[in-house]
Amino acid sequence: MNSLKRKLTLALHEIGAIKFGSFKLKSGLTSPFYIDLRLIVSYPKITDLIVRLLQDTVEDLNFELITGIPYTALPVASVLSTKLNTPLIYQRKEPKAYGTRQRIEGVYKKGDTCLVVDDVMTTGESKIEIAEALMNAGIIVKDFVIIVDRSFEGSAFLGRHNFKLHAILSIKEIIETLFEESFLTAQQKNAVEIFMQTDHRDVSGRSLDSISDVCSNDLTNKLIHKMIEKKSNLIVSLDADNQHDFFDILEKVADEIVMVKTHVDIIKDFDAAFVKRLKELASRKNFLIFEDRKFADIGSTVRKQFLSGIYKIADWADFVTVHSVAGEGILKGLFDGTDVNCSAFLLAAMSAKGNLISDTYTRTTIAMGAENSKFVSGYIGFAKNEEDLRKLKTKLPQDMLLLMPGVNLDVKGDNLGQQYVSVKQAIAGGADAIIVGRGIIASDDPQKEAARYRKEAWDAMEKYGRIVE
Ligand code: S5P
Repeated sequence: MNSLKRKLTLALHEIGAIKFGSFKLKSGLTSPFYIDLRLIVSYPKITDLIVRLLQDTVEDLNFELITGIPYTALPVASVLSTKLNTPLIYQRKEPKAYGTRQRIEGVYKKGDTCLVVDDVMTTGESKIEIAEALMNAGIIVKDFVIIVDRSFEGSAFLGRHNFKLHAILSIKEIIETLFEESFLTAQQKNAVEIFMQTDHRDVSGRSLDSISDVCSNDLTNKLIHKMIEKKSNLIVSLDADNQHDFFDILEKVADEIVMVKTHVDIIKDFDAAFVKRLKELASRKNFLIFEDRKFADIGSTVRKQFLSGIYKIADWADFVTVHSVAGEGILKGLFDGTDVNCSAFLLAAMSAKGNLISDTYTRTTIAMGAENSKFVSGYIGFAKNEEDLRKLKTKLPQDMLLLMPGVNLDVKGDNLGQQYVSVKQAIAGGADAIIVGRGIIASDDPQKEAARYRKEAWDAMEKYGRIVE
C-alpha cells in the first residue's frame, strides 16, 4: 500500500474514526468494527490527506462537476472542488429523508457529468438514490469516489447500476496495516475478515423471530406470534360481496389462516352484525382482521374515513393498508392521538400490471414506514420474480414485515391486469406472509385450497430457515 494510504489509515485509527470491538449497527447487526468519518472535519491535516488521495484516485476520470453527499462528504468534496478548480453542487438534505424532490444547489446544466464523493460505502442503496436525484435533474453520474469501502461486493452492486466505484481504502487494506502495526490482534483481524465474507444485505432470509426481536410495534409482534402459534403465514383475501358467502368461506378457512383481509365496502348487506360476527369468529378461531382500505387522502379526511362513516374501521380492524402517496400526514391523520389499536401496511410495490409505482416511490415509502414504526407494521410488496423480491426485502428495515399479494398456485394472472407468482417464489424472495384471494375463495373447496396454500407457504418458511424452532 502506498505510504499516503498507510498514513491515512493510522491517522483515522488514532482519532477513533475506525474502531474495533463489538458494535451494534442501526440494522441490528453486531459488527466487529465501526467506522465514523464525521469527525474528520476537526482534523484539517487528515482532510488534506484525504483530498490528496482523492485527487490521485480521480485523476483519469472525466467530470465537469463535483458533489459530496451531505453531511460528512460535503466538506471533503468542497476542498476537492477548489483543489481541482471544478465547480461543486450539492443536494439539500431535507429534515425528512423521504422528500422526493431534493433541491440541487449550485450552477449546472443538463448533460454535465458529476463526480459523487461520499465517505463510506456500506450497502450502496443511498448512492443509488443520490444518483437518481441527480439524473432526474439531467446530470450524468458515472463515478463514485469514497474514502472507505466497507461493503460486501459494493463495487459489483454499483456496477449493476452502471456506476463505477473508486475507493481510497478498503477494510481489507485497513486491517492489514493496523495488524502490521500491532494495533489489531490476529483474533480481531479474523473477526473482521469473517464478517466481511458475508452478504449482510441479504436479509430475505430473516426469520420471523428475528423481526420480532427488534420490533417494538405490539401489533406486528401479535401477528408474528400468531403466525408461529398457528404455523400459518396465510392471509386470505375474502373479497365476497355478501355476508352469507363471506362467513361461509371464512368458517371453512379459519383454521388455516393467520389473518383475514377484507374489502368491507364490497359487502352489499354490510351492517353492525357483520362486525360483531367477524370479531367473534376472529377471537374463536384465533386470527386477526386486516381491512384493505388503501387510505390515500389527506390526514384530516382519512381520519374521518377511518373513525366514522358506516364502517367505523378503527373499531374492528387490527391492520389497514395505506398508500404513501399523500405523504406522512396520512399516518398522522390515521393514528396520531387517535387512540386506536390498529397498525398500517404501506403499499411499497403492487401486483397490478403497469402500475405507476417507481423505484423512488418504493424507497420513499419504505423510509416513511421506517420513520413511523409505531404506526407501521410493514409493507405490501410484490415482484414478478424471486430476485427482484429479494432486492425489495433487502431494503426493508429489520422490524418490518413484507406481505405479498399476487400469489396463485394455478394461474399467472387475470384479464384485468393482476399478476401472480407461486407460493415458493414469494417465500424464497422474502415475503413473510402471503395474501391469497381467488386461489382459495373461487375454488370449489376453499378449505382444501387454504390448507394447500398454508402448507406450501409454511413448509417453504421452514425450508428457508425463516422459523426458529
Ligand atoms: O398490489 C396489490 C395490493 C393488494 S392489497 N395487489 C393486490 O392484489 N392486492 C389485494 O390482494 C387485492 O385488492 C385483492 O384483494 C387481493 C388479491 O386477490 P387475488 O384474488 O388476486 O388473489
